[in-house]
Formats: sequence, structure tokens, C-alpha cells
Amino acid sequence: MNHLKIAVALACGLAALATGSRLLAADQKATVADADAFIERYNEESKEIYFESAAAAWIQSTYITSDSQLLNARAGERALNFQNRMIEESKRFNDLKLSGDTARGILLLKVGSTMPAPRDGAKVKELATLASSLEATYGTGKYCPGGGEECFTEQDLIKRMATSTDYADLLDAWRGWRTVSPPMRSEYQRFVELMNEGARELGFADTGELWKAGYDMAPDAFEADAERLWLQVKPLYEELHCFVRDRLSEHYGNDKVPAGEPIPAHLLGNMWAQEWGNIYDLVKPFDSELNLDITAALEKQGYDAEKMVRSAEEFYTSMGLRELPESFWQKSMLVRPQDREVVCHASAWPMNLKEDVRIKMCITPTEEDLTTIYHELGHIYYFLYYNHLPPMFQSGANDGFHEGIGDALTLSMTPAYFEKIGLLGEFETDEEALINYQMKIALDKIAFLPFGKLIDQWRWDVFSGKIQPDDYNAGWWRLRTEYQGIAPPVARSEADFDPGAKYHIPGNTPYTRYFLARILQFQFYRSMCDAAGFDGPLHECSFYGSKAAGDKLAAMLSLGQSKPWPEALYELTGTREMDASAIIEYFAPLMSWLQESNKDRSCGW
Ligand code: X8Z
Ligand code: ZN
Repeated sequence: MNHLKIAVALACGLAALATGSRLLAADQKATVADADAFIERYNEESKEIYFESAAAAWIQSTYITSDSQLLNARAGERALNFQNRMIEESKRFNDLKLSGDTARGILLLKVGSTMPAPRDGAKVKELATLASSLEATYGTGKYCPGGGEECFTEQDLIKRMATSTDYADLLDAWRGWRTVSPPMRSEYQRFVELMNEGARELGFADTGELWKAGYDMAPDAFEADAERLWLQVKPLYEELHCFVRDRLSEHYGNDKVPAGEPIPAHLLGNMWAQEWGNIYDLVKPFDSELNLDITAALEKQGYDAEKMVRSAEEFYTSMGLRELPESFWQKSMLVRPQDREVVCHASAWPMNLKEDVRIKMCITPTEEDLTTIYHELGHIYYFLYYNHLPPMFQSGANDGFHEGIGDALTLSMTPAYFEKIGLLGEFETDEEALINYQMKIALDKIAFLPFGKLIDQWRWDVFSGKIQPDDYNAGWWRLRTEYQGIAPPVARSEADFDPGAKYHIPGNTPYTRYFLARILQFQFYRSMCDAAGFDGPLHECSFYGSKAAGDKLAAMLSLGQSKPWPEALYELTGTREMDASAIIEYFAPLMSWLQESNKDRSCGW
């Protein structure tokens, strides 16, 4: 369960405490004051159930057993029931003209759930049990070749995908991880049916429409906006894809990676081909001496998990932001425990809506993990800076904001920053070094864009029925090929359930947030660079150490979800639109270079 599911559990609130005695009688006319009191009561009561469901979810994720699964399912069920009762009760205020905060509170109550539950109690139980079970199946998933004794965890296989450049070895890891998900298929199908029933009872066409309703605009308008952003950045992706395919073709051979065809999905250094930074050595444009090997430096300097987190914290405090609370260090899970099953997928947790904030991660000393730590601390700082607000407003301005904060800081992890903190030596600044450096960043930031967009394209289609259960896997690969220009390395069929091998599908975490974050983080970064007084080319900026940038960030964080997101965006950036101009500006040098380099290649797939 990640922070937003928690926020959802929070929005779900508390079950048993809503006593009938305080409900209005059906024939009594509700007033504006009743609505204000209702929201106040919601804020109070939801805390109690939220604490319980957060604790149950934390225990399940850090100690997966049938017992913790059962307790988590029960706590989830109570939370969902509470949410349903509160939504039902709030309908009494539908025709009233309510005060700003109360109206917003009631709106958020209706659109804030990512797991809409039907009213029928038996179905609520079934839904909560399925959610818990899918999470556990993912968390405990292992690949045991030939059904033998030796098994590999997600983490083992991720590492192989990141470090091997052997076609057959990569194929084995890729295929192996996808043996964990077929058992999820029928559960997922039922999960979708139940959520859709819940969404319809709330007045939405399906769960996808509900998810799209969480952005302070009509669902259709949001979908169009996301599409607009994608079209803005698509040309960047197409150039990158073209260049990378050519380099992979040189390494693996034309027969394995043919020109004009989608790239085999297992050759991009990542289990899901979502970020490609791990193949930097295979595709780097120039043979310069520029050493960007942070992983080697972390290993050499004996960085352990805690030291890595302290180093990320130091970036935040250098900007004048507060220190992490002591309990963070005591209660977080930073490394994989040896004696029990856990969900290793990284997440950040606001446990009591005050100071008890934690991360859960299986940290290894790699650059990828260091970057993820900055990401997770972005969530943690958001939690800490909005914890003065009522529970209702303790969330990101929209979910893309929550995902984009830590990432905006990672853009400031420039070679100059790494040199300052002693992880890199002196670096070159010539044109070739710049293109190499930008390529390294683009392999993560730009390669991710179509992936970030298509995951929910698949789910929106599944929820609406456009993709039917007997077409789940084929529909998935149609989108993967259309958006990313990749293809499965071996034939797939409906006996597979490849979407389930990506955490956020069984974890039911909406994914458009990461797509938005990829765009927003450059907007945040550009504005913080302005605040820091930086006026060179954008990609050179690091606002490490800038209190002015920190003040601007803190001001936005402390708004939480109390205002529509365009207001929060305005607070930090002076604009009310999500817009790709900053990411385009950042990568301008690389893009001109790629266009020139690709001009004799035949691009596309
Ligand atoms: O899930 C995450 C974070 C936790 S919110 C580790 N991310 C997405 C993913 O891993 O698929 C961050 C980037 C995209
Ligand atoms: Zn995140």
C-alpha cells in the first residue's frame, strides 16, 4: 500500500464509530451548518479508522502472512464501509450552497477513493479480501526455474535485468518474473467488477471515470489534458527510441533488434522497460572519460541504506527544510528483512497524520535506489508540511504533485552536486560530456513517458469494458507496442497476465500520477531554479543549498489538497497549467543532437 492508498484509506475513514444517533433523520432538512458539522465529524472520526487501517496495511506489507492478510482485509473492509456511509450521508447536502472548505471536503469524499466499494456488505468484504490477496501474491512472488528448489525474488530479477547484457539470461529473468502473475488474473477480473459496481453506485460510468474525476476538472477534460501533454513530449520519445534501437541492434545483432520494428521488451535494463538508465553503457553517445558511475562510488565508499537516506535528507535540509523526525529512523523499513516476506516495492507512509512517517524499501547501494530514496522523501516532506491541515486535505494538490516533489530534487543531482558531496570527482564540461550526461538522464526521464501514460490507458479500457477479460494480455501488449514501440520477446497468450507483474496493477495504485509527475517535476525544478537565482541553461541548475527554493517549495507543500491544484501550481510556478515546456527546454541540447544523429536512420515502428 503506498501513500495514496493510505490517503484513500484515510478518505475511507472509520467504520464503526459513525453512530446512527448522530445521523440526521431522513425527513429532516439539512442546513449549511449541518454540512459544516458533518465535515468536522468526518475529519475526527476518519482519523481513528485511518490509524487502524494504516497499521494493518503496514504490518501486512512488512510481514506477509495469512494472519496479517486477514487483519489487513478486515481493517480495509471497515474503512470501506465507513466511506460508503459517509458518502451516503453527504448526499443530504447536495442541493445546498456550501462554504468553500465544506464544499471541497464533500467533493473530495466522493472522488477521493481509488477503490470504490459497492454498498452490499458481503461485496465490501470480498473486495477488501481481494485487495489484500493481490498485494500479498505480488509481494511473495518468486521465480523458481523448472519448479526447483532455487528461487529468485523480484529484487534478484530486477538486478539481473539491470546488469546483464546477455540476451538469453535477460529473457530468462523477464519470463521468470511473469510466472508470478497468472494466478492473479481471475482475482483481478472480479476485483474490477466489484470496483465498477461501487463506482456506478457513486454515479460514475466506471472506475476509470472516477479516477479521472480527481483532478478538479471534468473527467473528459482531464483525459484530453493528459493526451495534450503526451503529444507535447512524444517527439522526444521517438528520437530517443530511434537512437537506442540502433545501438541495441549493434550490440545484440540485427536479427534480434531489427530496424523499423519494436524493441524486444527485455533489452532495456529494466523489468518493465519503463526506465532505461541501466543500459547507459551500451548506448552512450561518446566514449568520453566522464565518470558518472554513482553506483561504483556508493559501493566504494561503503554507503549503507541509512547513509543513503541521510544523504537524501541532507539535500532537503540544505534548502532549509526541517529534519526528519526521530521515529522515522526507528520505524522505517530500509532493508529487506531476511526472516520474513515483505513487499519490496518502495513506498512512503503517513501513519498517524502527524509525525509518524515512514518509508518501506529494500535499499541496495545503487544509483537507482538513491534516486528512489529522494523520491520517497518527497512524499515524506509533503506529509510533514501538510500535517497541520484537517485529514481531508492531507493529500497532494493532485496525485502527480505528490509523485513529482522528490523527482524535482533529483534533477538537481547534477555532476556538480555529486562532486560537492564527494560521490564524483572532477567532471568535464565539453559538448560530448554534456550529450552523454543528458542521454543518461533522458534514458530514465524520457523513456518513462509513454509507459507512464499507457498503464492507465489499459486500466481505463479494462474498467470501461473496451478491453474484455479474454483480451487482457493482448490489450496490454497492443498498448505497449503502440506507445512504447516495444514487443514481447516471446509469444504471449491469455494464459499469461503480464499486467499483474507490475506492482501497481495488483496494488491498485493509479498510474497517470507518474506520467503527470514526469512533466510537473520539470516545472517545479525550473521555478525553484529561478527562486535560487540561477540563470544559466536549465540542465546545469542545482538548487542544492538554496533556502529561497526551499521556502517556495514549503509554501506549496503546506497547501496540501486544500485548494484546486492549479492554485498550488501557481503558488510555486506562477502558472496554472501543467505544461511540457520545461522538460523540452531541459533536453534541448540532447534533442538537437539526436535529430541530427537520427537523420539517416529510419525511425518508428
Ligand atoms: O512506484 C513508484 C515509487 C513509489 S510511489 C517507487 N514509482 C513508479 C514505479 O516504480 O513504477 C516511481 C516511478 C514510477
Ligand atoms: Zn511515489
